Amino acid sequence: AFVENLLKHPTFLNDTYTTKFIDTTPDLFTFKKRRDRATKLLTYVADITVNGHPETAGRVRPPVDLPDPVAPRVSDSAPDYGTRNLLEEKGPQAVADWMAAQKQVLITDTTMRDAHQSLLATRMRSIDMIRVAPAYAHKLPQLFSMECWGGATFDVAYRFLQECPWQRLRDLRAAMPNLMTQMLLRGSNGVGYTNYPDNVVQSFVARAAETGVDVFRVFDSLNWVENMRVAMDAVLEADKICEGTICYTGDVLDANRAKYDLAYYVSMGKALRDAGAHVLGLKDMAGLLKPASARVLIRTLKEEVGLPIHFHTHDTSGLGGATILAAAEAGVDAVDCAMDALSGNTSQPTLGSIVEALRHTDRDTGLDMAAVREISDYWEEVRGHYAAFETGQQAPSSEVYLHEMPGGQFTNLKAQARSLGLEDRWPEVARAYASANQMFGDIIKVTPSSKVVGDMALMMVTQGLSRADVENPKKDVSFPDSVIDMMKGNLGQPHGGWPEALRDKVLKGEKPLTERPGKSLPPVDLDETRAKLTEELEGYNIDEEDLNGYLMYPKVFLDYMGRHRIYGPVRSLPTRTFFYGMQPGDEISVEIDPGKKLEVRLITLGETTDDGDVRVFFELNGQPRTVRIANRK
Ligand code: BTN
Ligand code: 3PY
Ligand code: ZN
Repeated sequence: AFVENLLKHPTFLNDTYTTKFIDTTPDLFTFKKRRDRATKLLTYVADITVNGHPETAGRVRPPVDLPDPVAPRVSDSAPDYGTRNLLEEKGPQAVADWMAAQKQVLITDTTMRDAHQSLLATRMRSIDMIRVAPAYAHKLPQLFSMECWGGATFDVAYRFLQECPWQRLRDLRAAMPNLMTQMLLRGSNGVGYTNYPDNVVQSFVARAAETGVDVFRVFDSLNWVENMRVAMDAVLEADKICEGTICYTGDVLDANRAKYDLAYYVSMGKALRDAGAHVLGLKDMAGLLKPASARVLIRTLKEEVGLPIHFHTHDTSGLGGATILAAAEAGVDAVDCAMDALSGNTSQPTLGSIVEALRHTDRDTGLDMAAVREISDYWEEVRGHYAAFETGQQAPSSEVYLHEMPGGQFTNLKAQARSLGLEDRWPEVARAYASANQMFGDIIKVTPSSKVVGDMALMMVTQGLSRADVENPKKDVSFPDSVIDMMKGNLGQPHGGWPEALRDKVLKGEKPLTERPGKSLPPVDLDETRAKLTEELEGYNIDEEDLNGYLMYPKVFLDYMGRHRIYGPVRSLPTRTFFYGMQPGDEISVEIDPGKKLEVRLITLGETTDDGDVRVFFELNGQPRTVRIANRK
């Protein structure tokens, strides 16, 4: 159904759906025997069937009778006018003006980005998103935007899902021509974990805008506006919506956390406005903003800064919905929610419940609840297929006010702690995280600064170090690399500067950078990089997307290309097949191009031969096909 819906889509007919690797360069890599895409896919399915997927080994499996998700059907007609149409017709400032002028609370759906980043280790595959995209376009045209790109999704796509993130964006853009797409951009850190040269950030933003991002939520992991300008300017240059974003921490009503008081946020809001932001993002990445504080903060920011406000939170504490309602009363313009089936806990508050709560009030969202339920039912089926990536978190937790971990980091750090054998000592990790933060001077904690605090906390717990030990000038401590890098100034400068004694101890006399890192990073020669990459990939024609993927993550990109050579367009496999392979008798239908379908049936597996291979017997479009796979089990 997904492809049928997509195929009927007007934008879709023009250009955008491509399986570009194979299509643009059939001899992607030189093979002795060139294998076709179908053979590559069968090789992948056979390999996973015989050896399992490394990422799902030993994890919970989805129930065998869980059906393949079926997206709501949509009509053939063009979807109703939405924010994207306004952006295309009148430009970003007109969208911001409209936002501020109209009454309803506007909603961004985060299901395709933050929700699965926060609940399912970012593992959601494009096919599960693209299938439902037309339903969003047709049934929820009043949405402000669809957050569907950036943050951790970029490298996870290449690294773990064996997919091109750009292709995901292009396909989603085509399937939702009336809705604005939105991405999360980590300022000078791009979609990575460290500052990049200015021209890399500029090139990345330009390409993302070209491929299909409409709203750029730009933040800095230390709230350093100076370090956001290059990215913000690039967004403005591309004529897209620049959402200059404040990351929220502490509690504006707590006199003991005066470092981050109302005046701090107002002054940052004004700096972002003066830097050209169309919209002010308020990013509560850990879910710390309480209802009473939201009332004060949002009213004050509205009055003092004057930009429309887009509020983002996480429901880790269980209070996210209450805070959104308080924000709505205080005049917030747009808020982020996740579709019910992927909401709550470390994800965003529940979209349907917020829509219901605001109904029959003067801030009614105008969204159709029947559509919300229908789409959420689809997501529930999708979520079932990712059982292997569920974190097992059962309940909301007020502990978040102690550790202040971002929703996207929480489950991640828990998994890291488990792998270090610290599972039972989680409360200690949480306390160490809080004290590492204090030791660093009470900093903003969001990717990548949150990762540095997490690294420090894990080290303190594994080595039994207290804050006093770490700070003791007489005690030798070997700090994690990420801590050294941060103290060197490579992520930028925090509000109030770094604590000098600790910094001196970490740097052992080395002089730190106090300017913006991008100022001293030499620009990358893009043409030369493209040429070298083309050579390395044996003539494969590198396009702008590939180049920008490589610039963010050179090794991840090259590994991805190497696997692509072997396995082909695995993005088109159903999620169950991708993670678990097939059982004898199973039959799947795989659309590798619009209109080009493979019907694959697994007949049986042979015995393992003396040389350690298993023969896997398929039927491909009715014809027998056999694949030999090394049994590595
Ligand atoms: C990764 O973890 O590197 C991405 C997952 C894909 C790895 C492929 S899946 C088929 C084959 N079997 C393995 O054990 N690895 C590769
Ligand atoms: C990211 O940068 O990926 C985040 O989600 C930060 O909250
Ligand atoms: Zn978030």
